[in-house]
Amino acid sequence: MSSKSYSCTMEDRAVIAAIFIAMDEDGDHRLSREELKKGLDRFGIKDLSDTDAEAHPAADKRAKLRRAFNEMDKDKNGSLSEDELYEGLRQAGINVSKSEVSKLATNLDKDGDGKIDFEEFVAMFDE
Ligand SMILES: [Ca+2]
Ligand SMILES: [Ca+2]
Repeated sequence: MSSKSYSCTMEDRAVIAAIFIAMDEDGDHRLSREELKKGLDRFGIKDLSDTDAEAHPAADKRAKLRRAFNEMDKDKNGSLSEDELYEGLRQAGINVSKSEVSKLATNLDKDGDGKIDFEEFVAMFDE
């Protein structure tokens, strides 16, 4: 159980950019608060920064991300394969291609084991 915290590298930025592109509905390359909310809602992550998050924002966010992560982890092995990530995003209504997911997965996969574990998944939503 490591609780590594990742500093924001160029790669993180690329990942965030990929998510933004997926959520950027009007294609103006800016992610409005509404678009972000809608995007996260599709993952079942609601009101990330709203009232109920005020008391324990970090813990609350992690709990929500944990639920989204478990939802996507179809074989329940505790990590997301590229396919699971792809299916999860598609099911969330985010229209990504296999090659985009592949790029995203590579960026997210900090330890290079080919799978996205929970910490790596959480890092995607950290700014
Ligand atoms: Ca899995
Ligand atoms: Ca990994």
